[in-house]
Amino acid sequence: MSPSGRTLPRGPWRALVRASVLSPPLGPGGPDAGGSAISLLIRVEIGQLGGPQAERLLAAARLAGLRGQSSPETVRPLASRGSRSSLPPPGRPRRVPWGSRSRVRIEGEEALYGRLRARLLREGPAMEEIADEVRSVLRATTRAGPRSVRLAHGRRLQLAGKTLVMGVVNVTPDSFFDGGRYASTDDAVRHGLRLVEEGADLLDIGGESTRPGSSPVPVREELRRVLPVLLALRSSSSVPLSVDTSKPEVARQALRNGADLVNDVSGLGDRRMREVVRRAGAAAVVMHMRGRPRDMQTDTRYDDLLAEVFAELAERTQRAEREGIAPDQLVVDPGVGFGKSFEGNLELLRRLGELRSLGYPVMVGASRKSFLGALLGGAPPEHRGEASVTAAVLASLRGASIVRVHDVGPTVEALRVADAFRRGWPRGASGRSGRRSVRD
Ligand code: HH2
Repeated sequence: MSPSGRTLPRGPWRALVRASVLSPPLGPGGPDAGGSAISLLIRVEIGQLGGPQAERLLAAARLAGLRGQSSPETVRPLASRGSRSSLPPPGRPRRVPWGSRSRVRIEGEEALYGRLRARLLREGPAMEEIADEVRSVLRATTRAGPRSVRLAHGRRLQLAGKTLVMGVVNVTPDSFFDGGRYASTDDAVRHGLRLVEEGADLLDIGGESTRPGSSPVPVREELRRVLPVLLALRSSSSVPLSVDTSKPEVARQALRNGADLVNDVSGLGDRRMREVVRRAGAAAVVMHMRGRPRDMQTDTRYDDLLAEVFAELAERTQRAEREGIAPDQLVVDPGVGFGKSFEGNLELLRRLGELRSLGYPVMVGASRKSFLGALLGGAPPEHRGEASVTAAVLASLRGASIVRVHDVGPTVEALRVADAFRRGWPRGASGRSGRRSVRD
């Protein structure tokens, strides 16, 4: 069961429910974290419903005062399942044929969802299940969300209050942006300490590039790169340290030598990795990637990107929980740039809030990535600094709790503005009254 109390859908159809808050902007602590009285406009998407259920749900939603519609593009008549169905001919009434599947989209003020629930509960077990699913997803999406993450060594990472910044320390010769700059232990440690001074809330130490087309490095080589840096940073700073690896043995040794969490771009796909995380009581970032770095950009087409990323992360996290990893040890990440197209990366950022429905803190790493270069007319990684800061701010406003970045100083400053914009000026940030003259 996930932190939001969700279980896998039980019905003959799957009600995969995602919710997003359309306004006001989300924050890491959820839309109500600032304590002000706000009304939320929420969109709920329910996927893969059979025609009759979709019709009943839509009717109930409209009676409750919500706006509702079903998506004809997802309708696949049973006879042609497996192939893409075409849109209904223009002018035809948009009725969902029996036996087909449909996605229902509902939109409206938060309070109206209570009315919808009451109506659905009167409709029998199938609708009851949807009502429960909608309620738990709304809770996960609109409430303050998890307030902390459990780290190894009995520590916790506090999430409430601000967007956290994870500074990248790449001890590699070939990373796509900073490869070779911090390949020696001394340079990497100096860089890590500088990021802490600039305000990093945690550091992510990696010994293997995962850029598109890259090949894995042997375990011994990855350990040779990562461990000395980890040990030196551990002895000189108390900042939480993450190891960016997909290899269980590297994770195990890193956790034994002071790492607090594992950032696994392969999404805890390896059973041994889940075992290492469970035994250490460490946190794990579960990232979505299609394929492996070597081939992940060869096919970046999805039927429905958000739905696939969502379903995959739901399955990975639920499997981790079944094997004994606690919900508060998990963080999810949609994997910007990992098997995604230019448009796909933008869509992931734009619809990030929907991942909050999973009930875990959301992390995003858009820093210096190629879709930003494409937006700037082909700018190389070294000229994507401002765009990266902007992406971090947007991710924060869409509900990211943690942003993984190369440029810690400017991102920390920008996020102070974003966090304040969303939540009001934090008390004590500018003297006792919390107010200051606009000219000082
Ligand atoms: N991106 C990179 C590496 N690790 N981990 C998570 N959770 N999310 C990300 O988006 C992510 C990540 C790629 O960035 P970088 O480490 O700078 O590049 P390289 O893999 O070439 O070392």
